[in-house]
Amino acid sequence: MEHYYQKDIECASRKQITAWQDERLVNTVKHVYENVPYYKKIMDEKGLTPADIKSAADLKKLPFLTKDDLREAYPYGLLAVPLREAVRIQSTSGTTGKRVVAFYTQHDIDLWDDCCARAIMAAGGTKDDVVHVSYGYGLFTGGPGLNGGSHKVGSLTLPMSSGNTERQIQFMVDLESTILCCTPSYAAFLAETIWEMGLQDKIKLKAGIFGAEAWSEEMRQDIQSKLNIKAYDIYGLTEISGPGVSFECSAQKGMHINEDHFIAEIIDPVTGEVLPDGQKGELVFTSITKEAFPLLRYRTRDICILSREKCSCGRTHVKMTKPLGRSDDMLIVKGVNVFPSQIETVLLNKGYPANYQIIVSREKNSDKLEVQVEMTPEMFSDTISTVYDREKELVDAMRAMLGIHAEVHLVAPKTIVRSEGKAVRVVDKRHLY
Ligand code: DLL
Repeated sequence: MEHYYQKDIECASRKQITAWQDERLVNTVKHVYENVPYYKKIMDEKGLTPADIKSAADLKKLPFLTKDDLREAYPYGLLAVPLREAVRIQSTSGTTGKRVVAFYTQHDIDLWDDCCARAIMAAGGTKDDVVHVSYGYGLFTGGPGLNGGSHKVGSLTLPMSSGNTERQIQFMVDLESTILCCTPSYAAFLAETIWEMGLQDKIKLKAGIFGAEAWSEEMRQDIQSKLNIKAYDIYGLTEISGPGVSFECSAQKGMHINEDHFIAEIIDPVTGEVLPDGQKGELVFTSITKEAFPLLRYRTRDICILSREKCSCGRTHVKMTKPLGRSDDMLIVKGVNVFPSQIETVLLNKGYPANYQIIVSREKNSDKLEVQVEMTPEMFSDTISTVYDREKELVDAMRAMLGIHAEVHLVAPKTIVRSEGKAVRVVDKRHLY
């Protein structure tokens, strides 16, 4: 087979998609009720049995699941198969202590690879392509996901992982990479470096598949013109498998959600009410084909709009907009999930008052995280060299907590402007949404 394109699935009729969703949801609910005490408990509490869920229309009877529930269940609380059936874990970035861990059987990995293969195909990928994967490998889902998808397509796969930019470019030139997969900020950095090295004419790229963080239309135009490629968005989250939950097609206008694997809902983030297509709200996913880690009504906290308008590519699966914001305060900095509460924990543990401000900016297409922290009057009366040591101590503690570097600046007491309402903890100068 020359191409990997599941046309009968990706272009199925609405009736067919609904039939799949109904049947698979019923099976998934039965599976988790019987195998995960947590689900049995929350359904019993609502007086529900699997027999009450007869189709996707009954989904709204089920309670939502949140990231906190997943943390609470760490590590094995939501595993729905015997340990011997699970073959892999992946984990979300940037949290310490109770992390979110997702499990996969071989079947789950196979379906995840399918989803990523669809994304690569939608970007024009075939067996003849050289797919350069510069997402991180390891616990992060980016590298393993696109790697698996590329194998499915049958493309030659370069498992580059992130970093070592000159080596990346060297391989790109020598191996004649045609499709680049990485975060949009790394793509922009690679493009800039390629121009600085004067190698732009030696690059054979034709497409890029960029996701895991917010990026603007201007950034797309910039990357497309610098690399002379078409740049496609890809979306996903660890909890629901990883990249490939949805992806852009040739229309480059919204991302098709793989509806044969995931049921998408949009809810009002405050009331939890399900909103009709076309309205902006929080995206909620139910996975309906997973064995090891199926989630029912998982709140992503990503704010989006769903659209079922006919797409020029012929795919019939519902489209979502790029995330237009978050319904919680999570920041994504250099591809790593950062919660202000983690920074606050570090400060309080080290004896600082909770007067701080987090400033995120983008310099040369790379995110910069800065934390301004007020000292107590006692700390302030110490000498300058102590300030340096204190800053260094906080930088180390933040790296241990977040997994990335944060610049720390200690400031005099009462310097940070007090707010009369909610404290302005985060100033995001990137204007991504
Ligand atoms: O970022 C999975 C992924 C890897 C997606 C590679 C695409 C490419 P997490 O680290 O769990 O998983 O972070 C998930 O990242 O809830 C969104 O807020 C954000 N996100 C993911 N894709 C996009 C995108 C991966 N295309 C969280 N645009 C999600 C904007 C995105 N935000």
